[in-house]
Amino acid sequence: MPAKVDPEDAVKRLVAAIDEDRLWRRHLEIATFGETGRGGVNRQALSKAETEAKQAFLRWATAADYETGTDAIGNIFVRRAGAEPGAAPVVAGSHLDSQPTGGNFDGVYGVLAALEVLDAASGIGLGTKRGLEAVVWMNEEGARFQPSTMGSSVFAGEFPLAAALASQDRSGVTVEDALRAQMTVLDVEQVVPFGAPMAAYLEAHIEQGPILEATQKTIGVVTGIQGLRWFQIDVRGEEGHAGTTPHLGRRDAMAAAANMVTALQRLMRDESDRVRFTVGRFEVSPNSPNTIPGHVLFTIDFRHPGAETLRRLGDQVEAVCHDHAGGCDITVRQTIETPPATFDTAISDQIRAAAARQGLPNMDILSGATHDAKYMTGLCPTGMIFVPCEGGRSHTEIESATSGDLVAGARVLAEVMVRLACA
Ligand code: HGY
Ligand code: MN
Ligand code: MN
Repeated sequence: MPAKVDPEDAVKRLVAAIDEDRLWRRHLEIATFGETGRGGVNRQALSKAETEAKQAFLRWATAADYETGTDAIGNIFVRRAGAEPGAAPVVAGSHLDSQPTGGNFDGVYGVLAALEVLDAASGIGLGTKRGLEAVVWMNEEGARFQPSTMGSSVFAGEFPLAAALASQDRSGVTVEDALRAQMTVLDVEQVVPFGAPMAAYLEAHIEQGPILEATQKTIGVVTGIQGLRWFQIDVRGEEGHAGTTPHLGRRDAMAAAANMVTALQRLMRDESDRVRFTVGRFEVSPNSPNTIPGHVLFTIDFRHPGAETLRRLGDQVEAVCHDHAGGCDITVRQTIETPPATFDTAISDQIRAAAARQGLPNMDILSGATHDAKYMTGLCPTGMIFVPCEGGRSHTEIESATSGDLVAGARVLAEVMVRLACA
């Protein structure tokens, strides 16, 4: 029977073994996959660049003799075995896919911080009762294939596998085809069942907002994630000649869509500035200066911390669109709806205590951004650790964070993971 590990000694040794330089160097390497030359990346889900990033991650994992595996939706798991094979592992991770004009820390940090904990434990030959596992969730961003947080929601049984596999990008490529292509390149076996047991799930992430930097805190103890509703609006009118078609009787999809967006912005106006309403995609066809647009597709990303407001305002979207149809045919499709999530207070307490023990200024914070952790709350005790990012900027190529903050978050992650893995 392996010698009982003294948790306090394990914490001290593991935190000291977290390697700031290795963590930073790996960020620089991942940043090369899909780099745009403007400081950021375009590394969308199941793209060649994202496959290359996952290959690098798997190279590091296999070099350390971790077990590797994937599930039917392409989430990737690497595990450093514990002394008790039957004990559920402590898992941490995030995603490697990016926005089309993404930064070098959103998602990447959570994956590399998790791998850093496993590698630091290996470096000191730390034995833990439970395995330590790092996960790369598939298609968190939802930029190429909707909805977002696809891999984690399917893994958690919150989104049907068939619907995920059928999701298409704008050129008609399905997740199923793109995933099959990625898996022929990645050397990883499909051995992980959906909902595989986890003793706990943790995710380290940049805040993607301005609060930690503005209040000079190094660690955000994330208490939960606000609710989110995504819609896709299809407006179908009638193409026609811009110069000869009288306005009377036009079925102008662009004019109708523009009126809808204006009316929706009026609906979502919020003096307290807590509503988050964004029309991020707006596609006009045939997109020619002298043809009346026959079709417009636009998306809505609506978020709020309150379930009642999310319901009340979100439920009005369809009616507002129809009220401004301008004779066009309208289809309103909700592509994702997730209520506000609250993280396990016992995990948040551990994060807060670890930050305090390590002398790191910290505060409780609600996440404005959504994360894969949202779907783990239904499976196991779950928590998140935020670190600041410059100016709170994210989903932009100028996203930036400091090596000092990244390693501070990784050390807090290490402390919480090893305490849970020894329990
Ligand atoms: O959209 C989000 O909140 C996440 O950053 N993908
Ligand atoms: Mn993210
Ligand atoms: Mn993101």
